[in-house]
Amino acid sequence: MTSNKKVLAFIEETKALCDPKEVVWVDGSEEQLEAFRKQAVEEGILIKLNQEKLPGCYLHRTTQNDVARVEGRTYICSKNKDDSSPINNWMESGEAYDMLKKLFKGCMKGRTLYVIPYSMGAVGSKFSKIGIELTDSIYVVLNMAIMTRVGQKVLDVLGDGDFVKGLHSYAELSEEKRYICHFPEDDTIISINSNYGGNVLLGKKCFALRIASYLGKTEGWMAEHMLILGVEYPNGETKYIAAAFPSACGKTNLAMLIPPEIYKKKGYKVWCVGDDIAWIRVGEDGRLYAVNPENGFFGVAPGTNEKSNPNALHTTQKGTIFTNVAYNADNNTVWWEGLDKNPPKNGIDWKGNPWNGDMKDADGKPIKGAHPNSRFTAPAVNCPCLSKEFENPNGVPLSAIVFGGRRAKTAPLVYQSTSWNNGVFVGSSMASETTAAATGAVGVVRRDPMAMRPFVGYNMGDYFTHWIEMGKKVKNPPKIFNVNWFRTDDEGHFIWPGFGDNMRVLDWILKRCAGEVDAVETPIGYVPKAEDINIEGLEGITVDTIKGLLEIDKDTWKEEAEGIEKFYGELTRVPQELKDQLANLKAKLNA
Ligand code: OXD
Ligand code: MN
Repeated sequence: MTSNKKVLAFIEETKALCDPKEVVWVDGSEEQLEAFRKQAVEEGILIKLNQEKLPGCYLHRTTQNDVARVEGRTYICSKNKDDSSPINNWMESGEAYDMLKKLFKGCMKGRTLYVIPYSMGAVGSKFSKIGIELTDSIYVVLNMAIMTRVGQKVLDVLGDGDFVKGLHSYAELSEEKRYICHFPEDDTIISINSNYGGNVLLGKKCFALRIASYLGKTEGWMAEHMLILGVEYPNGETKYIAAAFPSACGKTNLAMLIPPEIYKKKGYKVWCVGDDIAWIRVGEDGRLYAVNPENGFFGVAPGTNEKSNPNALHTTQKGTIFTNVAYNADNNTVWWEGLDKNPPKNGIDWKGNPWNGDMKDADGKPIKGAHPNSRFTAPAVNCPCLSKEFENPNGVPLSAIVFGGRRAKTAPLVYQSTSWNNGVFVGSSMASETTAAATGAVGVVRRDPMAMRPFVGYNMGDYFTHWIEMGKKVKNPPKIFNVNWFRTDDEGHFIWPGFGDNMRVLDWILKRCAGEVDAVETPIGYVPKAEDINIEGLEGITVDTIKGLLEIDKDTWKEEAEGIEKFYGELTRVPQELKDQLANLKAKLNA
C-alpha cells in the first residue's frame, strides 16, 4: 500500500513491541469496511440495527468504566515541564515512552493490528494533515472511517512525506493503566486501555486539537475547539461564524440550527461546516479562514430530538454507529433520554441490563437507558444542512468568533469585546459548569479558556500569546463575542429558549460585524440595546426579559475578575497584554 519507509518502520516497531497475529491495512473501500462490520457483529462488538429503519446503523456498548474522556489520565509529554501547562498533566517524554513501552509489550497477542492512514481535512489539500493510526480495535477502525477520510488515497498523497504517528491498544481496558499521551515535539500520540471515542479516535481531540494546536503555534495558524456555521441571507450572501463552547454545551445544536419561522419566511438559512473543530488560517485577503478537518459528527445523543436538533437526528438515520444508547428489542432500534416520550417497553440499557424506561435504582432515582455521554458517530454527508463549502480546502472567511459557556448567573446573553486583544482576554477567562463529556464532577464551574483547557498541546500562556500574535497577522480580524444561553431564574429554569432561537443572537452579532446596529458600552464590553434583539414570534419573552438577560451586576463581575486573576495565577507565561486587559476591566468596574 505504501513504500514510505517511515510508515513501514513504524509498523515494524509496533509489531515487534505488541506482537499482533497479523497486520491489516485499511484501504478505505466499502467492501473492506463492510467485511469489518460483519466481523464486528460476529464478535459481539456491534449490534446490527433494523436496516429498514436505520440502514447501515450499528450499536456498540463500551465497558462501564470507559464512557468519557479521561482528563486525569491525559498527558502532554515534552522535554521541559513548562512547555506543558500547570493545569494539564505533564510527563517527561523519555519517562513516558519507557512507561508506555512496558504497557504495550505483547498487548496485541492473538489480535489484529489495523493500519489506518487518515487525512484531517480534504485529501490532498495543502492545509490538510495526515496521520497513521495503528490500533487493535475494529471499533476504532469503523469510527475513524466515519470521522476522517481513510485509506489508500491518503497514502497516495502522503508519498514519502511525514505524518502524525498514533498508536492505540485497548489492551485490558484497565482504568488504572489507562493513558492518553501526546508528544507534540515528536508528532506522536499513544493511547492505551480505553476504547472510548475521545480517547482513541486519535484524529479528533488528540491530533486535530492537541498536536495541531502545537503545529499551529509553530507554523502560524490555529487549531480550535470550535463549530463553524454559515448564515445565508435572503439575498444569497453567506456569513460565517466560528464558536467555541466547552464539551456538551450545544455546539452540535448551534452548528445545525434551524432558524425560527420569522427568519425562515424571509429566506434565512443556516449551514453547518463543522460542529467541533476548526483549523484557522490567514487568507490572502487578510481575513481568517476556517476549515473543519473532520468528516463526521461524534455527537452527544441524549437531548437530541425532532425539536432540539432535527438535522442531527436526520444525520444519524443511516451509516451511524451509536455508542452506549439504549436498545429497543421490540423493533431493533435505539433510544435515548430526550429522544421522545416513548422509551422502549422491552429494552436494554447502556450497561446491557433489561430496561423499560420506568425503572428506579435503590435510592428511587430513575435508571437511565442511555449514558449521559452516549454518542452517535455519523457521516457529515448525511447532514441536511451541510454547507456546500464543507470540502472547500481553503475554508470559509470568518466574520465573527463567539465564545460561550454554561453560566447560571454572571455572563449576559451576549456581549462584544472591544478589540482583538480584549476578545482574547474574554476567551482566556471563559468559564463553564462541567458536563458528562469528561469523567469527574458535573456542574462545577471551571475556567476553560477558549474551551481548550483539555485540548491545548503546549503551555496555556504561550497559547494566549499565539492568539495575540495571530491578531497582528490579520488586517480584517473577525469580531469577538461572548454568549451565554444558560442563564437561569431564581427557580433554576433557563430563561432564554435557546436552540433555533439562538439565531436571534447570531443576527445581532452579524449586524454588529456589518456596523448595522448600535450597542451599549459597559465595563465588560458592548452589550445590545434590549430592543435590538429580535423577539418577534417568541412566546413568553418580552423586552424586559431581554433586559434582565443582558444585565451586568458589578459586584458579581468584581468577583469574576478576582476569579480570573486567581486563574491567571495558576498559569505560567500569561502575556502582559492579558494582564493589562484584566487591570483595565477591574478599573472600569471600580470606576
Ligand atoms: C467531544 C468533546 O467529544 O468535546 O467533542 O468531548
Ligand atoms: Mn468537543
